[in-house]
Amino acid sequence: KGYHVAVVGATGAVGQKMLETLEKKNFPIESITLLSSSRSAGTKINFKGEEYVVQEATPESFEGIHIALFSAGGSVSKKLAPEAVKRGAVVIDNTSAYRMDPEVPLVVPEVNEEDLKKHNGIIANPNCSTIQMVAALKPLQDAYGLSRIIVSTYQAVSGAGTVASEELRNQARDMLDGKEANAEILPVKGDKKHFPIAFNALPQIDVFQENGYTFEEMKMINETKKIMHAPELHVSATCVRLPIVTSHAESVYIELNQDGLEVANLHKVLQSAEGVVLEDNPSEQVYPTPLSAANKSDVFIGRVRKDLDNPKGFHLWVVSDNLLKGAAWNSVQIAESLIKNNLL
Ligand code: 11C
Repeated sequence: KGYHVAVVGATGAVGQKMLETLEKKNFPIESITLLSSSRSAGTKINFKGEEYVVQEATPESFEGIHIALFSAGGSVSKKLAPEAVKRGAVVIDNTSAYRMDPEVPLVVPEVNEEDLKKHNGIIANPNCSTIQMVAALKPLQDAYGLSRIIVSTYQAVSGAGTVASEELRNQARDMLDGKEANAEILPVKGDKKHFPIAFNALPQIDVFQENGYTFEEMKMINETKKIMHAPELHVSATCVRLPIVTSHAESVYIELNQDGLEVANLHKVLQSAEGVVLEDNPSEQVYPTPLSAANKSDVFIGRVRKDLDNPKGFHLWVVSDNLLKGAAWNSVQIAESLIKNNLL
């Protein structure tokens, strides 16, 4: 009547949202197994009114599991996802471990659901800031063709985990009390220096690459091309962390392949697109914000404007809950799609 589901990383920010989403969307579950690293094993978690003890994830944990949702960091996925597949599970991996592997589909169901048919046991869930952007742009790509994307992000601290959200709260409290802010996590836990995020903006998400871009920026660039099946698409990204707890926002400049389009044309396409909600009425100050998008599954779009110089250019403001559509909800949607299309 249902599926045996494992959540790896059940105590983390995304793991918690995965459990909430499975419950809220009434996912057909026969049994749930909550797994984590040895550090968090033993934690008690409530799911559908019952208390579960989180167990340390080992290869044997996946015996009899149909669907394994991984969100415990890339090294855990690298080690245990193949073990889960060996035991017959289909893995939906929310880390960057397999995203660019040509054998692994990287899927946002509204955009490239058909790629699921090619899976070999592992399906990768894209980076949160990528997911909301491609969900917003795919309907426009289909309608008018797309040649360029330049995106600047305004990202929430929860993307860096519950410890980063805690760091923001503590720093804000300290600074309002006139004390010095203590920075130990952001911009990147393992990097050399740390800077306060409270009352600040940090133009670094993840570590710097040799080309001067951060890994988060390169994820947006490379993942977008793969998901949209558009290796020739020009994509550039600047990723910035802001003192927001939930929802990433993005200012997106696009160049379409058609001249003469008006905002109304884009509105019409976006209004009928799956998974996106248009909130765009400047005369009434209607536009999405991180707070208005938080705890919702959709991707919200506002501020659609024509570029003033390039007749093929448009600007959009795209906001979505980074832990829901950006992570947990997209993963559960992939699982739903696998069931619907008999791909388990
Ligand atoms: C952030 N986008 O906001 C990151 C979090 O590759 O899944 C997600 C990292 C990933 O920090």
